[in-house]
Amino acid sequence: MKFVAQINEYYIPTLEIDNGKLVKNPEVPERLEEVIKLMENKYDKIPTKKFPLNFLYSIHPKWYVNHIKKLSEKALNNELLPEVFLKDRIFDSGTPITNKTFNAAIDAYNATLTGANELLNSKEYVYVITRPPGHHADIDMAGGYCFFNNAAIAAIFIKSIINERICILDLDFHHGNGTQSIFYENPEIIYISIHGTPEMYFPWISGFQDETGAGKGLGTNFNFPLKGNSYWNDYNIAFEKALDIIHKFLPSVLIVSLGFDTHTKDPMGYFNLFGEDFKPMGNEIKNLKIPTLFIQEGGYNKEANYEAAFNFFNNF
Ligand code: OKP
Ligand code: ZN
Repeated sequence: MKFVAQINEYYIPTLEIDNGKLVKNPEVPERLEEVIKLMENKYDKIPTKKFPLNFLYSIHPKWYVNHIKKLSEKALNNELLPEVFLKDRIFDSGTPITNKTFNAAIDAYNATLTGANELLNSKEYVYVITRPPGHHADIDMAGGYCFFNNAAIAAIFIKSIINERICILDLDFHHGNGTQSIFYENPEIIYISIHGTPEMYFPWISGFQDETGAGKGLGTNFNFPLKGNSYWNDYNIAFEKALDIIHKFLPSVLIVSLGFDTHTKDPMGYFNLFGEDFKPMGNEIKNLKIPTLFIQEGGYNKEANYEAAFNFFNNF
């Protein structure tokens, strides 16, 4: 296994609005520092390379990319906090824009493609530790701390080269509404997610079990919403079903949207998974013997993230 580490220390959002109150924004570089140290002690780090923007434009329209750039420029001296639903093409009030947002999202794009490219060369396992995360970003809409959809961009990049089936397994506590939406009608890129039920948790708007895809992609989108406070025994039932689906579709590449906010100590997620529970999760993914690209999504408690990563990658 190899890894890419690109957490963009220069990008530090400070605020978000949660339930009408201004609170501290948890999507900060510090959250991933221990995970990087762990990886540095075990595996080879690949430096981030630069890629042309055409793969970014294959998911996000140019006007949207320029819009995020413009918003970043506008935030020169003060963080922009969207206070109105959908204003400025941001769907929530938890996604501020700083003057560094655009650069950080582009650096995450380059890190993601560095990892995807390495995966195509090694056909093994690659872990991209980056931020801002991506799975809430739709083609032309930001939200949930996400601006460009890293996992979707990786999928399209890999597909453009190997033209074979790809599965995306989203293990973040929150449903990846952006990734689901991008591939909803695509039968070749299968989306599977296990998450806190949208009846109770962000992003509220999607992640229900009856969302199964549309058009040619009907039957290629799978949601496993779980109740808050679920333990490993509940989680594992959904996880086994997800693995069965992956077996059935036999993808050439697996992309894992890896969020550690399912850990019981996470402040933004509401499951009761403990460090040890991440061990079978990682092991079973390894047992699939499919080249896998892991892309960082959430995980907001430094120690919980370390524990989850330590156990998850124990056998890699
Ligand atoms: C991003 B990722 C909003 C408060 C809740 C949203 C959580 C985003 C999670 N006002 N913030 O999936 O870990
Ligand atoms: Zn999350």
